[in-house]
Amino acid sequence: MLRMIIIFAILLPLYSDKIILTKAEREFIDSHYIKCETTTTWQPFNTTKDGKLSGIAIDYWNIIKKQLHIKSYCTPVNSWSQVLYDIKNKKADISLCTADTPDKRKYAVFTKPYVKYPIVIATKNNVGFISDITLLKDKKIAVGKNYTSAQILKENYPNFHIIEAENIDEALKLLCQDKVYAVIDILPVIAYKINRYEFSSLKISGKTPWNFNVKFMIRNDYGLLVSSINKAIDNITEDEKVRIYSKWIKIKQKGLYSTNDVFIILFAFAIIVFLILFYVGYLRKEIRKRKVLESQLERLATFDKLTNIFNRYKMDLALEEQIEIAKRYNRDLSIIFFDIDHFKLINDDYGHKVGDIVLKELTKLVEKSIRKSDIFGRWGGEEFLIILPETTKEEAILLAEKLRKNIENHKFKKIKILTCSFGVTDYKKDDTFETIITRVDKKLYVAKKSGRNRVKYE
Ligand code: GH3
Ligand code: MG
Ligand code: MG
Repeated sequence: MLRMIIIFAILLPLYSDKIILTKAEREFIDSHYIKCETTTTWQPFNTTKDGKLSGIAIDYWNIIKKQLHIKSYCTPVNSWSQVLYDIKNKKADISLCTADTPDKRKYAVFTKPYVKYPIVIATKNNVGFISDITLLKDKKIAVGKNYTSAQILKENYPNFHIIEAENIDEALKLLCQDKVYAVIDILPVIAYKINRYEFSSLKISGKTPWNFNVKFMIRNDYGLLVSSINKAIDNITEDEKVRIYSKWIKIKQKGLYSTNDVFIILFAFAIIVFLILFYVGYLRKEIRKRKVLESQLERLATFDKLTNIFNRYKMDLALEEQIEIAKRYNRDLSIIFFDIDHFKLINDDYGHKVGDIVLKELTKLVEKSIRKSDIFGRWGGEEFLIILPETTKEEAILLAEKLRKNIENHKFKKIKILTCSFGVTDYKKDDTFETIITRVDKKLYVAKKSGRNRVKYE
């Protein structure tokens, strides 16, 4: 008894794996070459990949053909209406994925469903959730012509505004172009399509109350084929169903971005980088220009245009600063103020241009005789100021005398002889800018009054 149970347990899986056909069913299959017809645009159910038919329905059909040893050839056709016509007229024997509806039952028979999916509503991305299909009653809805979803919709809501496109792709194109408000079809088909680049503006917005039972449709005089296939469907394991499902759902989700998306993202990125670089280049140029302008302005504000030594503005600031240093740190500070003698006559005799040349020549001559730390500038007209930091009055008088002699002895280009009168003073306690300048100016006046070409000091 135990031995019998063991033998039975070993044989049971073999038996359950084997499909037991009736004699009539076996003879029917053996004596017929089954002509199958399918469309190729109802992805992921039927499509072509590398020139070969493929898809969920094709995978199921291949399993069933193998299990039942069916001899068959599958012909792809352009439209679903063509499939229906050929089954009706017995030019084709079987079609792989449809639902049975009363009108088709007039000329076809159906197997049991091999998979079931909900029928869903697709819209543009900006449409909210559609909780009830009756919300679509005043809207245009596109469906594939003669598709099962179309028939179910027409039967249940004959007053809906239904537009039948040649296939699901055409229906979705109408949706993209805003020619319809919604498209209705089976979930995996819609989900598969809207993941493609050209339909990326679409989404699934709601569910209809109906499920789609996917079945084989067979010409109505081939009842023996139906019963055989039903046995094979029962024999398909859950593992196999999961394998087929995940194979096609994987494709549906393949990559976050299509090649087109990647290209567009890279292109946009390149443009942004180019614009940033262009802008940075532009800014750099502007900064360079501004720096040149600023340095030009600074020069204008600091230097005298004719003689290229400090101007009055800069000399004012420098003297204020040096008085402050002398006061705070008790340092020596002296100034020399000098003026060209009878310069008016030079202009009158030789002209203004020669006068300008003389001013420049005199400046060069004085610059040669003073220290780097001395601050030399044009006070105005033919008057000059030299600020001498860390210098006593005695040292300043010596320098003024040296300058006076140098000028007197210098052979100026056109005019040959030129002299200057000098006032000298030093910083005294409680001196301000005004008091020190007034004192030195008075000394210069004294030098002029007492015959010019001399140095006076206090
Ligand atoms: P004094 O010895 O009393 O100083 O006689 P001066 O002729 O030098 O003095 P005055 O103030 O009478 O005349 C100054 C002259 O300096 C008048 C003006 O035309 C000339 N001058 C002032 N600035 C410039 C300049 O930039 N270029 C030229 N060529 N002449 C100038
Ligand atoms: Mg003068
Ligand atoms: Mg003068």
